[in-house]
Amino acid sequence: MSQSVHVRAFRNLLGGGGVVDDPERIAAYTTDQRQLFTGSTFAVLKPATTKQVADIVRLAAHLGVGIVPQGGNTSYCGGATPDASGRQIIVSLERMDKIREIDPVSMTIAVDAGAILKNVQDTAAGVGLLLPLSLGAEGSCRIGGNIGTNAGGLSVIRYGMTRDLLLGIEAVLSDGTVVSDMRKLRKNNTGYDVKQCFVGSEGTLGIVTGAVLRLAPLPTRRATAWLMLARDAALAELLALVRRESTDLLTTFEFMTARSIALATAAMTDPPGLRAGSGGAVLVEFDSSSRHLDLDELMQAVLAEAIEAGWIEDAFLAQSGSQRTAMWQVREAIPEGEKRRNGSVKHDISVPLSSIRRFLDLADTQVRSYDADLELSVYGHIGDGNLHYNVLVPPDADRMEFTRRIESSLSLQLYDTAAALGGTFSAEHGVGRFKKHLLERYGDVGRIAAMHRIKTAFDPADVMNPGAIVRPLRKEPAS
Ligand code: FAD
Ligand code: 2HG
Ligand code: ZN
Repeated sequence: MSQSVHVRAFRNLLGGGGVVDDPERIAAYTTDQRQLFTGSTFAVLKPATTKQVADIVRLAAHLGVGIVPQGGNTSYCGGATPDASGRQIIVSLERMDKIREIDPVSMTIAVDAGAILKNVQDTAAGVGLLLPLSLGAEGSCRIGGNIGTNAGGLSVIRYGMTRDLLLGIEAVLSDGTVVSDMRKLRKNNTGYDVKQCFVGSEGTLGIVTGAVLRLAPLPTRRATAWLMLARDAALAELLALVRRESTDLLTTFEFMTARSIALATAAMTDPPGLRAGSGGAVLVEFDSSSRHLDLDELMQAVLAEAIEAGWIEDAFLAQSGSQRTAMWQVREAIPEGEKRRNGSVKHDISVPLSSIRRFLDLADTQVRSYDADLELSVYGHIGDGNLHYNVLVPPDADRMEFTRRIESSLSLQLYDTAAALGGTFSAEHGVGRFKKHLLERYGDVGRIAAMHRIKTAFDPADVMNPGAIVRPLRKEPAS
């Protein structure tokens, strides 16, 4: 059957507004956000209801067409991008962007999977609650994509990753069956936790159409500090001190090197005068919904101890909302700063907290002996053991050629180091299409076998995001 016949069949299901087949409009959906790979498709489908999603899935399975679910297309591993075959359609959830219900007493919010993260945060804030998932892409990423990648971000240390916030799910399986489990329960031990299968599955097991998320009290007080680290500061010990003394109030512990800060400030129109110490900088935030705690006093006491221990050279406590915003803007502008300079080869590694310093030292030696002229941008969610250990593409280099060269050599050395320390090659950005070879190289054999079996059970015909993460097992021919 020709692709125009396919398009007509999908149009019959969704109506005109639900199918985009104009190549110019399609182009916005077929390249990943870092512009590392452009795939091909004959149509982008935009369902408006869960029933339409189920109809699409049934028809696609019948036609033998693969489905690539897409949210905000902000992810880093090419999972939302179709392959080059032209035989995969994109299903964009962007028209399914409603808030279904907010329940302030149960502290839950039910949303369509296409709801933009920032809109969900704002709706929760409107009733004095917090959706505790926060990342630089929050203005464009969507809840289905956050679930698909198990997004982390800037407050994981306190609230966990997307997985920890998910209470209920609605999803369409590869044969069109709808899993409808939009309950708000914190406790529900009734067999397998099916909703968790979709978390981090990057569209390979089904299409998430709705979710119930856990909310928290909205912080009314915050203490935010910028710490200038001493050279070779004992990062794990500093974190342990901050954690212990702030009890459960620590929300953020973000590390940045001087190079990353310089890239960020170069991308800002009105950069604040924040600098790194000789060992980099850390952004620390405590927050609380209580009106009875003096967080500034607590922060000052913690900082005094850290200075006393020799771990920080100096620290600034934000004295106003605008000073706090400035600190956050620097942190959040780093990816944009890297992009403007010609991009970076990204290594989203994590290691146990006790090995962070060791990783930094070993990786530094590896980079220097590979090419002493390479420049790095190293920063990240160090409170979660997660570093973005990025190698900057030289301004005059061919970005793709440089990326390929580093990824086939130095990157593997860095990942080997992370693996030897008990760490991982992808802490929060997923596997998608770009990191499958790394899953094969570093994944536990038994775990990969279990993943194949899960994929086979959910999607035996390989309809859902074929080519991302793992393929289903092939049926043995009957003897
Ligand atoms: P997409 O890119 O559209 O899709 C991601 C994956 O999920 C794909 O495999 C896709 O097929 C699948 N998918 C999408 N929707 C569905 C659905 N409805 N059902 C099933 N599968 C689906 N990530 C972090 O974890 N932490 C960060 O701090 C962070 N910061 C970022 C900062 C910037 C500036 C940028 C550009 C990105 C950042 N990211 C971060 C990465 C990215 O924003 C997250 O991975 C995000 O969760 C992706 O959401 P999305 O809607 O854009 O998903
Ligand atoms: C962040 O923490 C994101 O800002 C982006 O995860 C990381 O671009 C990166 O390397
Ligand atoms: Zn990150």
